[in-house]
Amino acid sequence: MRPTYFNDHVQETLPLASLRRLQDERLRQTVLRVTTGNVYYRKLFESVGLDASGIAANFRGIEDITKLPTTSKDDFRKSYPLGMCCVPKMELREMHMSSGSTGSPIVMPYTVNDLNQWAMCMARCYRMAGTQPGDVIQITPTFGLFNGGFGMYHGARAADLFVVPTGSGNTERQIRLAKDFGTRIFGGVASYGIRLLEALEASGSKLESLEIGIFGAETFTAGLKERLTNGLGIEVFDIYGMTETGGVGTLGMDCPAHCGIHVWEDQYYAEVINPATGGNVPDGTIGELVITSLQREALPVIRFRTGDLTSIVSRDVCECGRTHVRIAPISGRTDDMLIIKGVNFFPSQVEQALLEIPGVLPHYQIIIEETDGVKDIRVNVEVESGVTGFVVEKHLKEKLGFSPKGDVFKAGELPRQDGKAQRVFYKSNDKK
Ligand code: DLL
Repeated sequence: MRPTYFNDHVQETLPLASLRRLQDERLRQTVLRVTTGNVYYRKLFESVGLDASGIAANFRGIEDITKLPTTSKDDFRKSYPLGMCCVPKMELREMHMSSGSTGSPIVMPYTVNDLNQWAMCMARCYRMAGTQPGDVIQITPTFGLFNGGFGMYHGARAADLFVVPTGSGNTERQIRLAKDFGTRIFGGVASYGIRLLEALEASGSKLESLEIGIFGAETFTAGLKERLTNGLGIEVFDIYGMTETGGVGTLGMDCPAHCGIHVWEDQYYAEVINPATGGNVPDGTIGELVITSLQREALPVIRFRTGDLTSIVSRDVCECGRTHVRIAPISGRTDDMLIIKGVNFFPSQVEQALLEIPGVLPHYQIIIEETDGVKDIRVNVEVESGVTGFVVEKHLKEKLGFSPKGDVFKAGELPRQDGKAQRVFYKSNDKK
């Protein structure tokens, strides 16, 4: 493997001891920033018994990190719109927002340096995937409040790519543009990759120039990745990030060795905790990812409980030369777990099981039906002709330990969403 790095490859391959020293220093600065620059944070520190004005003086760095309070989406919601912002509004240059299903939206403001930091993280991802200056990238997430479109754009500028900023939708036009401009890279949400693949299959055409897919934003099982890789005949990368850490790519991506997502550790410190107790879990054990940003200015996060489930895959130097920690692909969210008839499982397990069945297509719905307080599950899925409901049910029973009801549909019959795919639906059968 001949790895390609963005400008500052030194940072990506820092010896572990130097990386730790850098993290210590940056964490101390971040603690100072939030405790001196923001009332919400100051109160939060005080609420767990920390003297906000004194903490920075004695704070040693990473070894003291578990003394800090955790934060969550709730803190963003309570402080909407800019209550956690640590710089004067005059210094802000952009914001992004995620809506979520309940309460106030979550806002991330950016200073100029934050935008540059975001662009650098994204540019590192692009280079890690093997892109070169001048390569054509088609950016398919929405350009707007969602961070996907703009994040991919800022990074593409830093990495000197030629941007075709299509945004989402109109797959026929996407294909036409990709052919006309010789697109080498597609960036988007994982389910958009599937949409592209289906449109190409339906029209019987191929994108000769396409070599790299950078997909993320939703749980992305090995089965789905394999379908995209084989179907599109490209190398697929799993890109990670969220509004609260500054957007797409801030938390890294897998490298060409494809053995875990490299979290940009000079920018973010990652912990994995037991979501029930809050204590750190040993490497290799699945838990909730907790992130502390080390370089953000406007709104650094301190021990942010992401809700995403993963594990530390390795802290060793990777085949690609990078020293930054690797985490497993996100397997679900703490708030996604379903408990049906006493069995706990995540929607991603249903996806993985479904995609193991030959002829099953990557479009499905998990419908949780509740009757008089009792929950039941129905799994509807699109299949090629010849695959029966019986086959699907038998396989799910084998893999999940219970057999959901459900129907099989022909290709294209289940509804599609623009942006992230909705997989789980709730239905009450109670008569009012
Ligand atoms: O989804 C950022 C993004 C855009 C990532 C485009 C990749 C591509 P949010 O809308 O704030 O930001 O949603 C963040 O999406 O906490 C995860 O639950 C999920 N997520 C993001 N990337 C991945 C991934 C963007 N690679 C939330 N695998 C996160 C699984 C992901 N889940």
